[in-house]
Amino acid sequence: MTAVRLYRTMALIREFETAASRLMASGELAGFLHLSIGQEAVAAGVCDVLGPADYLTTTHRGHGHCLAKGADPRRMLAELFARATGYCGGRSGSMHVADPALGILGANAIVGAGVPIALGGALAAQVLGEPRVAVTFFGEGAVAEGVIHESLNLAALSRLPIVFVCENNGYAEMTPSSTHLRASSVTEYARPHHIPAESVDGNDVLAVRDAAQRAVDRARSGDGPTLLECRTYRWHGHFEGDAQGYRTTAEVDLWRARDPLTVLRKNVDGLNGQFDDIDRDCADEIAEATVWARAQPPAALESLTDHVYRAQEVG
Ligand SMILES: Cc1ncc(C[n+]2csc(CCOP(=O)(O)OP(=O)(O)O)c2C)c(N)n1
Ligand SMILES: [Mg+2]
Repeated sequence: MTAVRLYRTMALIREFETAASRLMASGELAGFLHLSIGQEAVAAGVCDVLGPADYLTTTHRGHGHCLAKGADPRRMLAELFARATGYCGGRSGSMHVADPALGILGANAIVGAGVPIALGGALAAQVLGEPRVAVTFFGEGAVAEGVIHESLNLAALSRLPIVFVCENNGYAEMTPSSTHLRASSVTEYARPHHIPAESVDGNDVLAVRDAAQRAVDRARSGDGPTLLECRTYRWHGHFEGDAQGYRTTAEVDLWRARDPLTVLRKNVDGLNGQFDDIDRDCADEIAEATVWARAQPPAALESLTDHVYRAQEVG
């Protein structure tokens, strides 16, 4: 059942990131950690209408998108722990998880940089006549990057099978969107490219799913790209450890009251018992995954230069 499946995906992301937050606070994880707690409905709603062969790219805040596309929480956690059995052999950490077998062409720490990679996936699918769709997630902080507009232009010109999903959470690091974008909605940037666009409540997973379904159907049937803006909010700081002096707790509380998991509970009848069971199952799954990941071997030092391209030595 759709609502149950969507709730499970959101609950799994919530548990995964809550665990990651604790592990970071206790000093077990290295590097930076950007959490999407509060934004789970976007990942769950969009990925629910994708198939395993479809492509996805994401950002520095991409755990939820990877999990919703089918990534194994155990290998995701192993990657965060820098273990050899992580998705990238412990080399990527949180921000560069990739798995071509799942169509995940990569998370990306460079703002906007995942977008042209998905565009390439969509172009390849079109040229090869494959029925794949590419979805690229980016934040509203990426909208002023030139590459976004070049990608929109190319996608429109070639009617590429791609969905541009902007997760508008109101902030780029510490900067509110009203101070770096004139448009009141990111959908306005689709208009000059003649790309259909929709703005949806990004905390309502059913609304996100419906809009994503329309966009993916359009892409799959050869009608080209769509831009989807999902308005949402991150509960945690930009990164774990962010002092958050740029916003008030009252503002955060307003959005916490619009928790996407609670919104779904309110929008469907008679499923609270099942949802409670899912909460427990996901907590157990992530607790088990954490124990497994922690016990995995670290990447071997001798493997440090594996996968590094070097010019061949000339004799
Ligand atoms: C090209 C580039 N410029 C700047 C940065 C530093 N940076 C990292 S995240 C971020 C803000 C991104 O905001 P947004 O796209 O809205 O995503 P969110 O963090 O809100 O999910 C910035 C400016 C970067 N990583 N790459
Ligand atoms: Mg943002």
